[in-house]
Amino acid sequence: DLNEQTYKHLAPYTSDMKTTKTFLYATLDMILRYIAEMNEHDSPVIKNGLRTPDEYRQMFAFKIDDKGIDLYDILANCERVLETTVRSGHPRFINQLSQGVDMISLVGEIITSSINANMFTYEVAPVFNLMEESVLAHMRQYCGWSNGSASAKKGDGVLAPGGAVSNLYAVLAARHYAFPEIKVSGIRNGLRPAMIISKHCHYSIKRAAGLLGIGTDYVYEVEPDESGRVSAEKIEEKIIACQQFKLTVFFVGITAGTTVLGAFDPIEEIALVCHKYRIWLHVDGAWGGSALLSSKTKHLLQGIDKADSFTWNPHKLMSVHLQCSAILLRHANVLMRANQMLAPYLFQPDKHYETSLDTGDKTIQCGRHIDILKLWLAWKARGNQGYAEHVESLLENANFFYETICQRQPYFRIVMKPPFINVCFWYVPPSLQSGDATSMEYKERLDKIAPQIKERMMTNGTMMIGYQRLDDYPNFFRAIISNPATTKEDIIAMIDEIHELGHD
Ligand code: ABU
Repeated sequence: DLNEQTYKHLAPYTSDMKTTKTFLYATLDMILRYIAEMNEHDSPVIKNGLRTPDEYRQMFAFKIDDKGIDLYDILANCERVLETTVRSGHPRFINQLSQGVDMISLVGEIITSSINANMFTYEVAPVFNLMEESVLAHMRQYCGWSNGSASAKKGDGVLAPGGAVSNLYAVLAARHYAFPEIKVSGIRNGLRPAMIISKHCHYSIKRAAGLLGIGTDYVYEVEPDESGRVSAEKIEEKIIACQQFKLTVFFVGITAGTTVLGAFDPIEEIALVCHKYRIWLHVDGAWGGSALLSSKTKHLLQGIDKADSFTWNPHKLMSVHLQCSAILLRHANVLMRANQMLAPYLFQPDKHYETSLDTGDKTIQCGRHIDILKLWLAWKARGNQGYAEHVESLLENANFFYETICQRQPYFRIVMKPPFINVCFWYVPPSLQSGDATSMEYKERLDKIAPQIKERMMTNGTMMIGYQRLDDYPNFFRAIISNPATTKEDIIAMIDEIHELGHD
């Protein structure tokens, strides 16, 4: 039906909805086939494996031509995208912190896209701005910063496009809190701002120092202990050292669930130090913030009520679709004061409604995507109880992964007992079963194993898991299961697969 039909046969170019309906139903049908196939546990994560860039260039006519293509070809291109894509919703995709395809989130995204509105003002997105206000207050209640009522105006927050931007907001808010003059005058008159972070903090925090004129050289890193946690004592030592160099530390950044090891810094103790020196404490819980959802794991964030800002990404552990990241603040109005520009064409002060609901002026964006509907729907569907169970069942899978790896020694060796959902391990092939594991030569050989297995895995397309070096550790695998579709059978199949691919 769609041969020879073009975009001109669709709404809004025609009022006849026939072709529009055929086109959208065909798209939905294609998506349903994709979802069904992706959820077949033994199907590949990448059909026919990862291709070279040139192969993809040949498969797709990326170039835009003078003449447009018809609707049949549009759908054929969509089909090819779904055929070749890395299926990050597949139960054996454990490569990234964000995984899965959640049906409720998907509906939220479809509706959001169908409306195609902009979050920047209440007049354009009234319900979405109120929805965001309410859900962010609910999230702050988990931090002990709010009674959950949006109207109580305790604290603040905004949804951002990813954890890195949420962390940028935190540094910006802290900078403005300590040095409001920098917004207008820049760093002048002998100001010497500095930041202290854990060495295992997400790289985006250091980058924010570069972006905001602090300078990455003025971000001082504290070495974590063997479990990946920084101590309050070491933070305090660094503050004192900075003071001796006449630097003003305005920001301490720690993590709830580090990217690789999943370690939780001791918030309560570090908060006491920050209060003593009147320094803004930011907790990056992009990954581990969702531990607050369960009474069995919330102790990992003990002391979060004393932090000043908190990054929490529902698009990671809560399975909400990308992108959905919150920056939450214990303080009201700092974001607005730090970012407000009062663009006269958009944020008119004489509007007939409460203009604080024009959230655009407290952000670093102008146009802002609506990320709230999918989060609100996902949370409404599960309720707080459902999300507690979600976190607990992911943790159970992580424990199962860990226990299975422990039983597979000597071919699998654990990096450390997982503090959370991250399971970090080496695969040790037969050729490395003997030799001095502490020698440099052994470590160099072990360092090459994970990339080699990953290459074979990607070529086959059977599963996906990430690897990295960390400090002095040679390359090791990091298994993350944040997809509720992943079963214990998948875990065993993936461990078997790594063993199979790890042959010498
Ligand atoms: N910190 C962004 C996500 C990292 C990851 O998925 O591995």
